[in-house]
Amino acid sequence: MLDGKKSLFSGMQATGNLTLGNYLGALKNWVTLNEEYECFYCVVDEHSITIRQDPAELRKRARRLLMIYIAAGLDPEKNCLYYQSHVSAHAELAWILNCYTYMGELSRMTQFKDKAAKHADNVNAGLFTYPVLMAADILLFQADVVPVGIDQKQHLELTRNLAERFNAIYGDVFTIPDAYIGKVGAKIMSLQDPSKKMSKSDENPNASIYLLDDPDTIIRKFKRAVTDSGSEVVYREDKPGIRNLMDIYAAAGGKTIEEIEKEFDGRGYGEFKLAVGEAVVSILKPLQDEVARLEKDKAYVDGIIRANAEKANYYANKTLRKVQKKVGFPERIR
Ligand code: ATP
Ligand code: LTN
Repeated sequence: MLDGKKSLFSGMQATGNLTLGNYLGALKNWVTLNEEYECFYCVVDEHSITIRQDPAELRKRARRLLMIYIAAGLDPEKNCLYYQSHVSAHAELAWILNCYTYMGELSRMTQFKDKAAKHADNVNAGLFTYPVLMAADILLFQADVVPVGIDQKQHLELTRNLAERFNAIYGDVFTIPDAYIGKVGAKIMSLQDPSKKMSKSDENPNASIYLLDDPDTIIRKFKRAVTDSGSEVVYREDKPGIRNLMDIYAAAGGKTIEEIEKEFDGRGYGEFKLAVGEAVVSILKPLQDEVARLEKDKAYVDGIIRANAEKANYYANKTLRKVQKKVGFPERIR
């Protein structure tokens, strides 16, 4: 809760190019939430450097991500869109929470295990404590809900545990957040291997649809998507490839699985893949046009960045000061 209104926080990393998985699993579901919640959407650039980044590229991607937030329909007057690195309270609260987090808890995090295996030459302490920074993000804004894809559920549980642990010692400091996982599109799988999630860090560009892919590329990638034996468009356990395409079609076009099965009864994979491609093009095209427009309007975007960082700092510092007092740091003398 913030100033009597329910609060919501989510974030995305500015690494790689955003995929359709990020859009359908997260971004798309965020747009209407500001009616009910005070919303904060962060570009988590501090999380990004747990994997080595090219500085110029990181800066460019972070700005593009912020523009994608706006282009996807998040009104920057009603949603606080900002960079994590512009609000130093994130790192400060993360430090404090680090001192309330156990090594054992962090070693159980599956994202850490996956990323450590993938970047064996750079298993840095930041990668290990990544979930603590994420907990700080959420708890700073007293978030009631955190909309994420299902892969982030474990991090959310850790966040709740840390908040409860802290509150048990110091009283009611943090709101205990709930994960909010969308029903459709919560886990979009790779187009080349439907047993893996679609990921922006996948080396095979055909495995993912990137939000800024042009229409021909999108259609081509869907045509090449790995499907299963047989030819019927049905949602079955032994058809993970088709199931994934049906999930995408359902999320992109607002149809139910039953409606899709009926629509493609007797029509085969080829026609279905083309329809999925077209549905995705038609949702991404307006977003791409808007990003192109924002790229040209530097002053407008800069204004948003400035105003929203100020707002985020205000709320974040409020929580941070409370926490600092609770743990026994000396008061600031004005
Ligand atoms: P990477 O795969 O490089 O670790 P990512 O694609 O998972 O990155 P994040 O920035 O970690 O991207 O995630 C942003 C948001 O998108 C999170 O809420 C996450 O749960 C969601 N998300 C990511 N991939 C998918 C997917 N395949 N399906 C649904 N949601 C997803
Ligand atoms: N860890 C998340 C990104 C992230 C996040 C957050 C999501 C960082 N901080 C706070 C929700 C709330 C990820 O890898 N997708």
